[in-house]
Amino acid sequence: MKNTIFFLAASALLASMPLTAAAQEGIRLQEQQLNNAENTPCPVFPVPSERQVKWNETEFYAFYHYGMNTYTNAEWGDGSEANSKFNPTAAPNPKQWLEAAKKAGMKGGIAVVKHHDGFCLWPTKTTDHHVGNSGTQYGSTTNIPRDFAKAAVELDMKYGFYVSPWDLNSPYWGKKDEKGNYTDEYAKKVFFEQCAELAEFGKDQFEMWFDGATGGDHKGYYGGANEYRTIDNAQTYYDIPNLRDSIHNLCPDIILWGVGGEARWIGNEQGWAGETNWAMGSGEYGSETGWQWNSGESDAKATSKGWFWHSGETISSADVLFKMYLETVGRNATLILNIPPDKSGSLPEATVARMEELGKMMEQRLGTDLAPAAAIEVTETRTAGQTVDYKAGNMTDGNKDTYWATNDGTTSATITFRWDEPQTLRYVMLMEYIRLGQRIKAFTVETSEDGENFTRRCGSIATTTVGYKRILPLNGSTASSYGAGYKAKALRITINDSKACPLLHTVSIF
Ligand code: FUL
Repeated sequence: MKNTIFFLAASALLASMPLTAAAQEGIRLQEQQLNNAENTPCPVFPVPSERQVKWNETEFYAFYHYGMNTYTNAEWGDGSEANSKFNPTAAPNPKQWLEAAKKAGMKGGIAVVKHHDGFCLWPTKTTDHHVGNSGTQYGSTTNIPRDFAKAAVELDMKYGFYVSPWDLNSPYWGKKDEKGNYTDEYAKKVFFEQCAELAEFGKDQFEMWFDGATGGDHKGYYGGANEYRTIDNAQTYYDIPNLRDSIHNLCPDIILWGVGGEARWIGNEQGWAGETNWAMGSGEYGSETGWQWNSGESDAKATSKGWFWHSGETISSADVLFKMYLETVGRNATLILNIPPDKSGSLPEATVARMEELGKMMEQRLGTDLAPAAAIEVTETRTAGQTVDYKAGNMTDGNKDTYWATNDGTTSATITFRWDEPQTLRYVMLMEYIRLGQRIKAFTVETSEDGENFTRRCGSIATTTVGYKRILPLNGSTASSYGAGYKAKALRITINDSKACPLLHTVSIF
């Protein structure tokens, strides 16, 4: 009894006393162990949603600008185009579009089904301005979203649609009431309904593309009004939060791009992202301290003239397109590469041939991973949990859900890959386990011919962030990355700085 009273008194006294930092740390570690049997690293916020992770995994996909502009030789129509101008010379063939993309190594595609001129490539209930009313031989039975979704499923590719929020044909777009306030007719009667109709073409869509163009100095038809209209705030005008929730309910994996707020424009249309590129913030480089996950997508043209097909255009060489790939997908962005169908509703032969050539180049350069055959040494491996471990081999096991990690508090480490026989090396690819945030801030890559003396590689490329994926040409040149390569018995990656313990799920070496 005496003892118990003494114990209670002592405990009360202890509880009221301030704890030393070391004691506090001890309690924290104990709690961590009690509640964290797998020793899972703490996330570094912000982290992506599951659908954002899936979206990132699509990596490289095609963009198909096809529609009224294909027949009027325009890039932007004004909405006054007669339906009958949509006059394909053959039945449009989205399967052929996607087959070509697949040959290039792309994992999916996005079809423009309504551009700013408002002409819909499916028989929508929201307006009369659509294919079904074209009255042309192949136009009136065209239904791009239906055929595109069907082909994508058959080819096991991801798919989605570009539906322009700005609509130069609609009488409701940018319309104001007597008091000068914007009416909600367009958002409710037209745009929301169009998105909902498109969602019905397939629940497994991965992205809906909402362009940011919002009128201004481009005169529009607007149902005969023929005037300049604009809106002041796309988020409120299109009621984006509500739209996002509604479309997520219909298509659980879909990302609403751009105005939709779930993935960002990379900030240029030339096909490059910053060497340092955070998945937060905006533009080419993002922001290390951004509060929201908002990964970058780079939209770029493979052809010389415009987004839509124009007579006499040429297509970039496979080398130029491969450089674009390295500077986007290889820099923690996705690449949506535009290849426009022509007036026949199919891709020109030259495009198909170039996509095949690009695919072969990708396979030759990045198709054979030498990392799984190497012995790996790491300076530290995080203590395993009850059923999960964080060993170095997780980086080369082909499983994106297992990763190597260091212990809490360790923000630098080296990873060395060694081969018995010298290999010829040209590229290294790193992938962070982004479900727990983008963490790495600085690293270096070296190779060694004899396995002992190392030389720094990657030229003057900024080896800073990694993120979802980083691909580095060891010779430091994205333009001519496929040189003689470096003979090496070892390759060493040193992580110099990380927001918290680094987590890598894959390292590949080519
Ligand atoms: C832009 C649009 O205005 C272009 O016409 C094109 O669709 C491009 C991909 O996005 O903002």
